[in-house]
Formats: sequence, C-alpha cells, structure tokens
Amino acid sequence: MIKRKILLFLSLFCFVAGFGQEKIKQSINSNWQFYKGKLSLADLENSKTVIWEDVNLPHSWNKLDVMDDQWGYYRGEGWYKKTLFVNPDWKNKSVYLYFEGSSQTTEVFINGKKVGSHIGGYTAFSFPINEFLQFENPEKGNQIVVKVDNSYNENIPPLDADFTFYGGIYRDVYLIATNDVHFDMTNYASEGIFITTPEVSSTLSKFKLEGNIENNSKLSKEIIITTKLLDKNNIEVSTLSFSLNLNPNSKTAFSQLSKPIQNPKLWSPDEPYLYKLVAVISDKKTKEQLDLFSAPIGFRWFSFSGDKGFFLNGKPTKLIGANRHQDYKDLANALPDALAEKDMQLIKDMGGNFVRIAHYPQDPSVLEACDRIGLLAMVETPEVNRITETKAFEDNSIEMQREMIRQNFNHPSVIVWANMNEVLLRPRYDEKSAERQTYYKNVAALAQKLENATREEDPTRYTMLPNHGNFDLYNSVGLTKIPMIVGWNLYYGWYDGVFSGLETFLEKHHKLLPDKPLVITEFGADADRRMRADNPQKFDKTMDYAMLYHKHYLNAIENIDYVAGGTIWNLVEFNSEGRAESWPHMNNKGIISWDRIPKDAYYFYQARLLKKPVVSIGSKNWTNRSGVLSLENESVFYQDLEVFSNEKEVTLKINGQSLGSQKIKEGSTIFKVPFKNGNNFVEAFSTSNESVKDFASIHFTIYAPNLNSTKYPFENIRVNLGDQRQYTDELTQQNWLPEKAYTKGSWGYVGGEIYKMSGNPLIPYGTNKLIKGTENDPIYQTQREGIEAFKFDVPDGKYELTLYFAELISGNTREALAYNLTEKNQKEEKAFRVFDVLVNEQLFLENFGNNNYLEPEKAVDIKTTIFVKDGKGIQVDFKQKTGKTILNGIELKRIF
Ligand code: GCB
Ligand code: CA
Repeated sequence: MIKRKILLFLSLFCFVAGFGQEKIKQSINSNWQFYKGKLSLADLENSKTVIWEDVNLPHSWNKLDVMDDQWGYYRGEGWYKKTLFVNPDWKNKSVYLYFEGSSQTTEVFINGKKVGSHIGGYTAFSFPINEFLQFENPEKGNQIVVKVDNSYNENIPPLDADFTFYGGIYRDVYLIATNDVHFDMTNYASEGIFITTPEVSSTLSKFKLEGNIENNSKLSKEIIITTKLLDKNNIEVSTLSFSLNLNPNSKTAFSQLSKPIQNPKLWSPDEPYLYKLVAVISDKKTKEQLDLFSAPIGFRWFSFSGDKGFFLNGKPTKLIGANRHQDYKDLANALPDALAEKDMQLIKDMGGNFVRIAHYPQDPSVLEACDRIGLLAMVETPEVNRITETKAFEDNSIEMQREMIRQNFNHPSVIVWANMNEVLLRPRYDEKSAERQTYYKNVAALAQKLENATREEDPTRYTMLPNHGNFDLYNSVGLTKIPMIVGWNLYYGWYDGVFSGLETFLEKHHKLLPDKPLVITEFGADADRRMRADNPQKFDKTMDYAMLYHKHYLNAIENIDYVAGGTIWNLVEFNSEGRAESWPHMNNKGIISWDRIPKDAYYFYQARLLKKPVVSIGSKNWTNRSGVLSLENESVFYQDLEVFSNEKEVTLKINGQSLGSQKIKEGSTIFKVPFKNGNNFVEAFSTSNESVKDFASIHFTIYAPNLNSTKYPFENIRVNLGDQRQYTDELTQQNWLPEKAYTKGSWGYVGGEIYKMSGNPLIPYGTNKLIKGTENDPIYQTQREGIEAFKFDVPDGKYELTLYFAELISGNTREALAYNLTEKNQKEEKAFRVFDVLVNEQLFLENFGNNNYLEPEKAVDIKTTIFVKDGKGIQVDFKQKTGKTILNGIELKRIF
C-alpha cells in the first residue's frame, strides 16, 4: 500500500515536473505614471510641462468625479507610461503584451513606435511586441506608453446606458513570453484552444480540443501534442497524443477528440466538479517541451424549453440569481480580482445558481470563480438602449461578440451568449417617421448578424436578447424571433403598473410565443438604505417597498414552470453618473450596497433559496433608530422587525426576554418588538435548533410626545418636512423623523402642504432633482410649501436651531429617466418667493428667497442659538410676501 502511494506520488511528480515549459506570464501592474488630458507623443519627453502621477493598475481616472455635484465625468484621453524591464533571455522568445481590459479605446507605443490599438472597454486584447523591444541594453529597459480614451464614440457600444463609462486601464496587464512554437497567441486574445464536449452523459463523455499552433521560427518543426485529463485528485483519467508537422512561420490547425470517458463526474452548481485538462506541445526529436495549455473541464449538458424552463444534466432546474455590475465604492471599475470573486461568492451564498454578467464581459476572474464555485452564467456585449446605423458600429459590435466568445469559451459555467440590452428603449427619429421604421429594420439586421456570428462561433450554447417590457414592439421588430431565448427586463410595480402586471406579461409571452424559452433577465426596485417607511409606497425608495417587490417576483419566478429563471437587478448598487434621485449618481437596486453590505432582500433570498438552515434578523445594519411614543407613560416603543429564515419557526428575544415563537411563511415572519430607550440586544433563533441564530445591537432613541418629558428628556430632534419616511444620515448616524402637525406640548408644523414635483406621477414625495452641497439629498428634496409656523414646546434653556432649505422649483428640468416608463419630459416655471422668518417673534431672516439665499437646487442651512424663557417654547414663523413659504427640514439641539 505504502509502495503504491510512493509510486503514485512519483509518477505524479514526474508528470508535473515534466510539464516544464509553460508560457511565462508576468503582470506589469506596478509603477506606472499617469496623466489625465490630451498629449502628443512629443509632449511625453517634455517632463517639465507634463506632470505625471504615480499609479498602479488596475486604475481608473473616474473614481471621484462620478460622485460629485457636477453633472458629467471626465471622458477624454488618459496617458500611461512605464519602463518595461524585459528578461534578456526573452530575446529568443515570442513576447506578447496582454491587456485584460482598458476603457474604451487604447493605443500602445513601445520605444516611440506604435504597437497597435484596440476598440472597446470590456474585452481583452494582446499584441506581439518582439520587433519593438530592445534587449541590447537591459538596464535601459523599454519605454511603454499607452493612450486610453473614454470619449463618446458613436461607433463603439455602449452609446447610452444606465451605468458609468469609466476610463482607464482598469484590469490587469501582462507580459507573456513563449517559445517559438506555442498554442495560438493571436486569436482575439483567446487561449487559442477551444474545448467542447461533443458527447456528454453520466455514463460516457468525450471532450474535444480545437485550435492552432503557431511556429514563429524559420525552421519547420515536428511536434507531439499530448493531452491529459486529470480528475480532482490529479489522477490521470484519459490521455491522447498525436504528432503534427509545422511549416516555418506558420499557423497550423489541429483538433483532438478524446476516447470515451466512462462514468464521468458531472459539473453542476450543487457539485461543481472540475477536471483539469493539460495539453503539452513537445518537440518530436528532442522531446523538449515547448508549451503547455491548461483549462478546467466540466461535463454537463443543458437545454431550455418554451414550456418547461431549464434542464441541467437532464434535471429540471430553476435558474435564480443576479446581475452583476463591475464597479465598487471609491474604486470605480478598477477592482482587485478578489473583490470580483467575492461578488460571485455572494450570489452563491445567497443560494443562487445563476449570474447574468451584464451589460458587458467582465474580468476573467469572474467566470473562473463561476466554474469553481458552481454558478451558471450568461455573458453579453453592450449594445445598450440604441445603436448607430453605421458599418463601423456593426463591425465593432461583431468584433466584440467574437472577442467575448473566444476569450471566455473554455468556461463550463457559461451557458448563454447574449447581446444588446433593451435596444429599442431609446430609438432614433420621430415615432411616426419613415426613418424610425428603417431604424427598426437596421436594429433587427444587426441583431441577426450578431446572432449569426454567435452561432457560428459557438454552436454549443444558447443565444439571448434581453428586452424591456414593451412586448409588442420587440415582437413586431422581430427581436423575439432572432435569439434562441428571450430575456425580459420587467419592472411592474416599480416603473410601471402594479406587481400583478408581471404575471399578465408572462402569460402574454407564453400565449403568443409558446415555443420561445424566457428568462426574467431583470427585476428590482431601488432601496436607499437610509430610508424606511411604516407604509411603504411604490417608488418611495425605501428598503421596505423593495422587500414587497422582491417577495412578489420570487414567487412568480419559482411558481411559473415556463419561466426558465430570473436574475435580480442588481446584485450590487452601481454608479450611474447621470441619475439624480434620492442618492444622486447611484442606482440603488442592488440587494447589496456599493460597498458590499447586504440589504434585507439578500437575507430574504437566502431564506428562500438556501438548503442549509439560516436565521437572519432584518435591517441589522440599521443600528440607530428612533420613534415617537403616542403616550408619555409608555415605557417601550413597538416597532416591526422581520426575521428571515428557512426553518419552520423562529423565537425572538429582546434584552434577554423572549417574545415567543412565530411560524415562518415564505421565508420570513414579522415580530412586534418592544424597544427600550438606549441599547437593545435582539436575538433570533430557530425554535427547533437554537444553534441556528442571529443577533443585532440596536440603539433606540425614544421621543416622548411632549418635549418637557422628564422620563425621555430630548437632546436633539430632527424633522424632515414634506416627508413621511424615516431617514438616517450615513455620516452622523442621526435619524430624521417624518413630519407631523403641531399639537400642544409637542412639536410640529402649522399650515402648508407636502410639496410634490409636478409631471412625475411616480414620485410620492418631493422632487428627484440632485441637490448641490449635501449628501443628505432626501432632506432637501422634500419640503412643506405654504408653511405658516413650526413650533417646539420645549422647557426653558438654551437651544441651537437649524433651518434647512432648498429651492426645488428651479425651472431646470432634466431629460426624463429613460427607464422610467411613466416619466415624461416637461417644462417647469421657475418659482419666485420672498418671505420673512421670525424666531420667537424676532425677525431672523428678512426677505428670504430667490433673490438672496435660495439658489436653485442648492442646500442652504442656517443655524442660530436661542435662549427660551418664561415657558414660551420656540415658535418659528414664516411670513409670506411673494410666492409660497417653504421649509425642508428643521433641527433642534438642547445646549443646556
Ligand atoms: C433596465 C436596464 C438597466 C437599468 C435598469 C434600471 O431595464 O437594463 O441597465 O439599470 O433598468 O434600474 O432602471
Ligand atoms: Ca425635507
């Protein structure tokens, strides 16, 4: 036995040791210099006028400007340079420069000569660079200069989209050196070898390799290609080899089909069993090993049906997961690989089995993670919202499609190649015009060409087009016919209609296109983690409304057989610079925040999808809360608390006291929890298994209804006028209470009404405009118009009072958000108002208004101190002169 082990070890060792010559791959991410702006090649030498900044890759120049108060972000040239030190031995090798991605056009120069260029921000590219390198003087190195440009270009997709087109070399860059004879390095930056499994079942499978071998030498070569399949434990399962003659300076095609592999272990999300394929080229005469290629192989087969959804390895499988955008708080799109991999793990840990890599191909580490941890994937190219009807746009689109497919071909996780997204959302030309009809034809023609290219590149996978919810339009233009699967991005109960519109839409698809498989490629609702509501309303951006949305959609996806699956829009919050709304520049539909903190919906999906038992307390990260008692003598404040679980029943304790057990229904239950003033400790556990548990620490500030309460003496009170939601300032963690009318002994407004912007029926409160000068936009975006007074019946003492204003009716209207199907462009009349503000009858702000303090869409805070005496409390009066009075927020702090 021992002997056998040693033998096995030895043979393994020899095999591994014998692998020898792999390509040498060396990252060159460190020590670059960067300049943002236009330069000529001549300027590069002139170190006096050009000031370079030290950077490392991955890098983007849009880390900060996408979040500031100015619309737009830098879209233009950025220059990178660095001295490359190349191993002198490489003189006799073939050397390549390999970019995983750079956005969006790239030109590369070495030692003053142009090496090549690339179009498109989301795919890899590489160049052979031997002829540009100098080896004579190794200490001098080689000067590499890279010009990157993320300007708008009408011939490069994406033209327009709900995400930010960051610029920079934002993925890894490598030098690669190979022997003269090697697997193809000049095929769309792919690995040059394409693996398929022409026969696959649980009893018998075969794999096939196809590709080219390059011989960059002046001599002809006789080689042997030996391919081995190793199992998880590196035990050889299959081996095949054959010889090939290579002409000098040539590319020679080859293909190898394996012998049958009996009873292969299958790959699936539940058991992502990967075999290792290793192919070695060796010189037939000298036996020298020249190159090595390795790839994972997963034996799996799959099919989509219009009726029954998706099948993996013959088993019906509901595809459930999320879309993933590639950016991250403060990093733009320049993330370390580990963060990209973590996103895939987050989908896995949610119980998902599926990811839509949208709207563009992403870092190679993403699909590597999918193979390894078991996630099925679809990937797409970014022809989003509209196209340009030019040959150049068409060529670039097709080129990207080919790059995407060839570069990602060898990932068992990939099952669908897609292209375009909601391509009829923002069509060109007038609706009724003849040009519009021609445009539609041109879109369909491009879709067909992309489809043909995809099927030609890879007949082993499905194709898909993701559309927005205008069924009749896509159907009449022909976009439901072209792809094998139709993806629908559906937002019923968000942008459009009510939740049940979802089922109505799906039924229509199924009735009219019974044979066409469908995936709900997007569904989601904004959830601004700073906002909560007792009575959530559509489009109020609260965490609470988003929960209702996700509950409805998951039920539909799980229960309707012909729905093959669904992907949440989005796994993560992402930057969309052109958006305003409650959190300007952000799309908050992520079930995980931009800095990767899960929201409630994430725990809900875990409870519904995971098999292992879980208990999670909802809104755990909402650690500072407050509430107003209805009667002063109450000693606790009752608030709903949702617990997510896949167990039968959970028990809840607060501050050591049990609140009893409740049954879980569809993934959750809601407890009425008595919070005391100060710190509270909440524990939840599965009633039948106490080790499955969660806890939360929540600080509660209880306000008595009367401000002179001795039981709950107040220190600080903040009221958001014109709003019924609760808001938490992320920086200070202070809560803002919803407004209420004044009652004696308490606080509140007198007179006026809640402002609501005109022409945007979706928005329940205030405006969606960006307010400059604050991170707390929701405080300023809501206001009370025509307010007469605000009163605080506080005891005598010294106080600090702050008034918050913003002019919301600015006369500036931005283009309606394209995704919001009910918002229309419209003009608004600029407001003009003048009013006096008095504090305890003393004139405080005279003729306050648009002539002085109130600039359009800018935050204005004014604070003052006041000594209250004779039990008079505080009264702020607003005396109208011209137009309506306003107040957006008010804060009162007790000093002593
Ligand atoms: C969509 C788009 C996606 C947007 C999303 C939204 O339909 O495909 O790019 O981000 O809606 O949140 O509006
Ligand atoms: Ca407000």
